[in-house]
Amino acid sequence: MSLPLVPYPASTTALDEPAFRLDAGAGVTGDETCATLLRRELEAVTGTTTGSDEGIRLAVATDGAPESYTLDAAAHGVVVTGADPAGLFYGVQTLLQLVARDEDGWRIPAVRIADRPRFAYRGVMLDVARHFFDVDTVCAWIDRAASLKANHLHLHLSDDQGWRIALASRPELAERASATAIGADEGGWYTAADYARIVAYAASRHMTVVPELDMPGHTHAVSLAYPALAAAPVITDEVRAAADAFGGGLPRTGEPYRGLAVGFSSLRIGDDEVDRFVTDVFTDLAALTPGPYLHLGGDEALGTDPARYASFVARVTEIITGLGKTPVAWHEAGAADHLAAGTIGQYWGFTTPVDGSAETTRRFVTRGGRIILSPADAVYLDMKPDADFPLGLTWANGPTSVRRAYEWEPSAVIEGLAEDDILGVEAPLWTETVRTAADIDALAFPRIAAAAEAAWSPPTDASPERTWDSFRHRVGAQGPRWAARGIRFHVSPEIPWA
Ligand code: TNX
Repeated sequence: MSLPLVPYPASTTALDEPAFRLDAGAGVTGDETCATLLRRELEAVTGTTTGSDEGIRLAVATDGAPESYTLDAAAHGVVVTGADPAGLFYGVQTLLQLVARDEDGWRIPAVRIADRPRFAYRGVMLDVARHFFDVDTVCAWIDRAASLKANHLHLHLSDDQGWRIALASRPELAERASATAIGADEGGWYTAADYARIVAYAASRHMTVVPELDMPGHTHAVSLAYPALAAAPVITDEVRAAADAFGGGLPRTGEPYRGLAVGFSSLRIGDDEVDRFVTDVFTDLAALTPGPYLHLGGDEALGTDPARYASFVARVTEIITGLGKTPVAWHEAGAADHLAAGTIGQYWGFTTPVDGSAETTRRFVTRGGRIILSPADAVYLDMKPDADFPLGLTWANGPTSVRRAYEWEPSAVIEGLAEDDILGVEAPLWTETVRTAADIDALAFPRIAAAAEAAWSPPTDASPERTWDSFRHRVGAQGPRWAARGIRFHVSPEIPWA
């Protein structure tokens, strides 16, 4: 069998030599940050403490592609060398997946690995607006994603159901627009200090936070703090149908919305007060965010006139660019004629695009931007894995099996994109049906591993390991390690679990 690694490395060579044995108190030396982390993880997995010899050596070199590493393991020792601190961190994640038990105890097989990511942007998203998650839960999500070599955490911080971050210029948002969530669940919000903790924890795992304030639609919560900024809800048949199917009633200006309909709310585009509001919230968000990206949403503005929508998203990208940040928007914003140059588009259509969404997405590239791929029928982690699963939605072509989450090729989604036009891949977890940390695990795992492989590993036709049959066995091998780390993954019948 292939090495039990996910995402699969760019290059692996099994060596015809005895394995490295961990039991004799092998020590970890070198780069102190990664060494501390590796010792802790090894002790958690093997249950034995590490020793003080030079068995495993960690180093950061000064050459090689960003985030790349090499790993050499043989009976006499293991050396992991990162081209930079992130590369070393990823080498350590790979090493942890290689640790296995045989009849003589814990060992690392003799291998030589040279690895580097395919895409610079490897993301996961957490929707903290439909349901709110505390800082510890977000940090646990960061650990999970980083162990699969993700390097961006997109936080969906506002939606119809709540505004989840305190901003100095607009304190009313946290005070009045954050108390509730979907159903009878409580809301919540992050203080600036909470957000700083998330940013710092993410950075310690080589992840950049990409905060999103969704607008002009998905803004009902704003009406709780600023009724004058919100247009009246547009109650369509779809909104009524969602209320009938899932409850929560119909949205009313100034009242919290607890349902899961979409597309009924809009800011009052063209109003100077709205322009001041948008400038204020992104100025505050930019000041709190060290990373290069601010996400402005722009999806499902179904209650908004198209011309006004176009002028609005163009204006917001100009505001964000003026703050020295790169705007990111859901792909619908590509329809606007005057987006700021370099705006990144996030595609959330299907793996086979319909309704002109590929064309709309290509427009970001025409204007000097790049594309993040989040095809909903493959990497939307909030879709049910099978029809009977208690959590999740099914709008993206029905349930998404692990196999379907795996069997797609990033370069084949939007025709006409060059490899370099694709910034990367992101797996979003929307939380309409997700209420607890255990729910997050159950929907995300194991399918998050498929998204991680699409983001990191070579293209599907470039390696014999990039096949469903190889992947399902390699994922199966992660089961015991995930369990040891407290990950409550879905024991999918598609996977031969170890
Ligand atoms: C579509 S994807 C949405 C979200 C929902 C999600 C549920 C996107 C940009 N918008 O508002 O939460 O479907 O799967």
